[in-house]
Amino acid sequence: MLENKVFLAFSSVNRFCAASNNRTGFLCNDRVTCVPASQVCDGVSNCRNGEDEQEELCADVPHSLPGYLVFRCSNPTYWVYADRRCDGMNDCGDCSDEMGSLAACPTCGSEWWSCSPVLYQYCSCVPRRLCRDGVQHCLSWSDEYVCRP
Ligand SMILES: [Ca+2]
Ligand SMILES: [Ca+2]
Repeated sequence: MLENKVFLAFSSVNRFCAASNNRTGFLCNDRVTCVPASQVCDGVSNCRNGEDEQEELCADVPHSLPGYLVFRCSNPTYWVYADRRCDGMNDCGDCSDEMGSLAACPTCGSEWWSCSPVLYQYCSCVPRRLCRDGVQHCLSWSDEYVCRP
């Protein structure tokens, strides 16, 4: 009886999980597979039985998605999947998924270099693999003269 209740609670709401790289994810019915948020309702079944593509979930994205899968940009007409927050890339277009109080990201990870980027696709960190590649990626040029890849 108790197990039944636990299962019901699980199937309706509690599918939050951490996918690889600690990304926000959606837990499949097998309770093991954790699908990254951005693969929910992407038209591809990532859960064995396609729970990540079910009608109730995907009928009216993002409104039909559970809140933890959605990140609202500072411009409320835009949203991104929660695993796009703090992934280093400017998905909101105004960097609100990477910088500021809404995103509340940690500082650049070890694979990133902290600077003001010249490219719109980054916000406050650029990938270290771009350091010393002969191309300016930071306003200060620190990626070419200070950073070690
Ligand atoms: Ca999917
Ligand atoms: Ca992002």
